[in-house]
Amino acid sequence: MKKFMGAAAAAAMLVALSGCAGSSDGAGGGGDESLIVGFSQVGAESGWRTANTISIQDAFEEAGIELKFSDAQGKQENQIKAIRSFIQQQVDVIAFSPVVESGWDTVLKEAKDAGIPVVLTDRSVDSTDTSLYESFLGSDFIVEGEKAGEWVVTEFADADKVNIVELQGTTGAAPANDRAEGFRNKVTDPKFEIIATQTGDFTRAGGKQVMEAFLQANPDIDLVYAHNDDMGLGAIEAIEAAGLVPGEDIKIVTVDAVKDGMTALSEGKINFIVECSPLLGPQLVEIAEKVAAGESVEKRIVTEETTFTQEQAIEALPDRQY
Ligand code: GYE
Repeated sequence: MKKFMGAAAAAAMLVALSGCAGSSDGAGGGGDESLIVGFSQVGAESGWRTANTISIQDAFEEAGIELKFSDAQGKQENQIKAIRSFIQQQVDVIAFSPVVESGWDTVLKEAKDAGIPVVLTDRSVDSTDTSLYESFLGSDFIVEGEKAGEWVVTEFADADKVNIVELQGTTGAAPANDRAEGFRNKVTDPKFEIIATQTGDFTRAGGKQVMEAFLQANPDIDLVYAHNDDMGLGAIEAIEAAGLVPGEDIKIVTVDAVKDGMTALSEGKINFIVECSPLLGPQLVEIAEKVAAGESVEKRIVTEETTFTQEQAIEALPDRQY
């Protein structure tokens, strides 16, 4: 029995080895086992981010690719340091989710000069030289803002005047810039007024704090547009503390559709959520493998997403992965 297993294992190993050699197309490329990918994450500011980190770590582990994971704690300077350290360590691919859009040209040039391909995930950069990165995988944040705006236009079709407050994401971040822009593309009727807008930094505590100030300064708020679920959840706490009913006295629309947000939506505390999927890991692995092998990849890969009403949230919640 032992002998048989030994032979079988040896045969399996041979198959694995020859399969490995056979699949290593391209100049000098080995199997995935030899690949090393450096990834610089934004931080851990939201439920979305936590789900995104897990998706990426799990996907690379499953693929047997070494992932050097670095948490920037919300600071661009930490990301720049991490990218420089990945360059020094001569990783095969660098991937990162840029905290803010601007200020990346220098470090991206350093990676390019070192011959290391860069993949952007989740958030984009505003570099005009798009040869500085191979691909950008993530959502279309303008479309997300537009979906939120479209819902508002329908929901308040019969209203004469709608006072809106906006909880913005991290200042200078692509999803904050684009979700603000997309929303404004749709709420063009003068009856819609954005009476206050401020960043809550994509966090629950930030959303709560800013909403408290909004409530104190404005007695007549009809709608909160929060750039993510976490800030919307913080706003709910502030609204309830002020003796008002979230979802009724003040309507709330958010972006992300993480479990906590979907729960609040199913309870009627949030009224509408635009989905933004954090499950980018498997696609990122595919892109990393291709660029490491010198294969061409799509410059822009847009994540597929939907929207949720209360009824849809109740239906979707039991199977929600994040
Ligand atoms: O919506 C928010 C997170 O970049 C799409 O960042 C991401 C955003 C997400 O903190 O919750």
